[in-house]
Amino acid sequence: MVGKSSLISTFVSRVFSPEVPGIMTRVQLPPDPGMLCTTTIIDSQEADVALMEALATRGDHSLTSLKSTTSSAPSIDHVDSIVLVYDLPRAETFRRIEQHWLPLIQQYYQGKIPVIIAENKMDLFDSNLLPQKRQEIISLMQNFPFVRQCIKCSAQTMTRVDDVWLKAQEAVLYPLTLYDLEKGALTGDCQKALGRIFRMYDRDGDGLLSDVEIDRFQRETFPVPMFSDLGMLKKSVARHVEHALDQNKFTPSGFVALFDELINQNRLNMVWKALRHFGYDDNLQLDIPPDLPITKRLSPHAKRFLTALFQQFDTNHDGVLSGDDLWLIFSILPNPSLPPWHRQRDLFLECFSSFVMRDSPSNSSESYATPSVKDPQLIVPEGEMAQSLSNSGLSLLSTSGSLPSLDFTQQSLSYWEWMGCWHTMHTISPEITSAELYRLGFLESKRPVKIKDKVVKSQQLRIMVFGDTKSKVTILQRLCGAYFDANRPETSHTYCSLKRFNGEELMVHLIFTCIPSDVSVTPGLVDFDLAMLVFDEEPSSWLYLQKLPAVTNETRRVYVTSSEKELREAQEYCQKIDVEPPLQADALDREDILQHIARCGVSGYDLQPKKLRSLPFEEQKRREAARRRTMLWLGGIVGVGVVVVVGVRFFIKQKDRAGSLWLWLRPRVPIAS
Ligand SMILES: Nc1nc2c(ncn2[C@@H]2O[C@H](COP(=O)(O)OP(=O)(O)OP(=O)(O)O)[C@@H](O)[C@H]2O)c(=O)[nH]1
Ligand SMILES: [Mg+2]
Repeated sequence: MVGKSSLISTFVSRVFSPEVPGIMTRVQLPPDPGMLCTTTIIDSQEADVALMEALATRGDHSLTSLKSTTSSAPSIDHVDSIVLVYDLPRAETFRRIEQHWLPLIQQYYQGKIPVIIAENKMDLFDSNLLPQKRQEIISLMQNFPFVRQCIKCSAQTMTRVDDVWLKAQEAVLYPLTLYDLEKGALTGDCQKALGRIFRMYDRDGDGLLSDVEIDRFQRETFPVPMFSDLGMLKKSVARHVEHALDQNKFTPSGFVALFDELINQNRLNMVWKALRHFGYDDNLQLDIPPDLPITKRLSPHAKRFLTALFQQFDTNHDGVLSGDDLWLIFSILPNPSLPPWHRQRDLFLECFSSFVMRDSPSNSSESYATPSVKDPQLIVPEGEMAQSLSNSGLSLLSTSGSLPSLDFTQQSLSYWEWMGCWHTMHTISPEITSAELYRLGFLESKRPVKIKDKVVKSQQLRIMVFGDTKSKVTILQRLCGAYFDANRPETSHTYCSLKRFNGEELMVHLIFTCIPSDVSVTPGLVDFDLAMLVFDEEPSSWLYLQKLPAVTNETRRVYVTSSEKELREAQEYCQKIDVEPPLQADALDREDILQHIARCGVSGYDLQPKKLRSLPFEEQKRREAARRRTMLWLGGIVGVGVVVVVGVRFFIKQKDRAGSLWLWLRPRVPIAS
């Protein structure tokens, strides 16, 4: 008799009625277009008995003794939020909530259902007792974090009755996964999500959001701009948050502070609006759209995005991403926040080949741990959040706002290695690469890419390595510095630099996929530019190469042998099909081998020294085509000459008939009569 039915009745009928039914019938509220949901309020009596029964049948025997046989149990499943009502003037009703109801709800729903406490009959409550009540409420909310709000109300005077039901609705629509009540800070997942949104709008990739970029974010996210006076906002954020601004632009911490401000104003709904707009669900999990654009090779936009990331996160500008730098880049991913090529992520299990990383001297590529630095992007303003949360009416349990300090070591990556990792991933799976780029905040665009001057041109070369010889793996290990497994297809990468005809440099990413000898690659199964065909002194290893279904006359190839003993058959064959003779890997430097392979595969650029023959009969075909072209030209010239002579002759004839003055042409162009 605390006023449950009265609160519902007053809310619906807008008047307090002293006589209400024991249980109100289900009330379905009209759909609210703003909320995008339909709400049903279910009144109850003895719902605790139903909960105890359900717990007992679930096998929780500690409560079996309390089991009741009531048959009028309300529906306790399919509940999204719970409003618990107590009678403010009657202390025993508060104790019952604290000692009976909340433990029961916690046990049954495991803290997953939000609870609003309606402190009813405020009209009868002695206001002198309010401070004491506040203390009781704070300790109750500390013990039961799933209690979202306690609202003093009165059904009789219609005080804050609407608030009770509105907050019950909001508790469902705007879950508190945003905020860690115990830490008094935005949750890690929320910070990661905001970090990603930040990168999506950092169009110039300078690691800061300018006014134009913030404006664009606002326009695309909210129906009306949330932050109208950016100047004022900057001042306020800079006052409260360290490093919020840089060059008068928002840093990632400053951007997070904007959302803190929204929470401060109790506008959780706007924060959720932004997060949902960018594909986050109630648990802040990012939904990857199934129709992300997939390009055949890394697109120029993707390359530009990755270059900007590199420049932004190479914190000491030494041209190398350290382990900590890498951690920062991937810190916005859900756990484990590791690079996609890290084994722990197991991303390529379903793919034709898997990623094999270069081995670092300390073999630390596997030792990704957690970072030794605090992420400047993710640092939550200490105390700031605490303040805002308490202002927002949410309960506050702790004020520690920083992330834990942790150790992190990993091999470092130069720019070309960093890009090589992405090219390799894209070779293995364009779909996974596209999803991973999306997770990092990249969106494919149709706008043309503006390439800055002095950018070193690069090209990727996908190379399938075939061979029925153990030396295949040894050569690859020498080239890529990675241990390949001879029993399953694996992909790794390296790079080398070539000179272009115009003197400029061309960087070539060589992506090697090692194909075990018992794996058959049918034509078209994998997309590659060059076949590297490895053999040794065993004639069987040469024979094996002759029977590969994926290698046809249209396949560019480079023959590599590990043997010093030349196989005459191989030499003759290469001569016959007009490709470079086999490369003797053991006799050459690593760099020379890479240059040779690159010069066999590069297309679209003139090189100095020039490209090598890798496509059977290409040179021959080219010569024939040139000859055909010359013939065609000659034929054309002769044809045009004949037409001109006939035309002139005809013209003169016509003029003659007309008594033309053009007779001087006659002796030069003899005309048969
Ligand atoms: N003064 C005052 N009386 C109230 C208020 N709300 C409800 N009441 C009275 O409290 C009594 C119980 O109200 P109900 O709405 O029937 O309570 P209930 O929790 O539904 O009770 P049960 O269904 O029997 O569990 C009624 O006499 C109401 O008139 C209020 O805000 N102020
Ligand atoms: Mg009732």
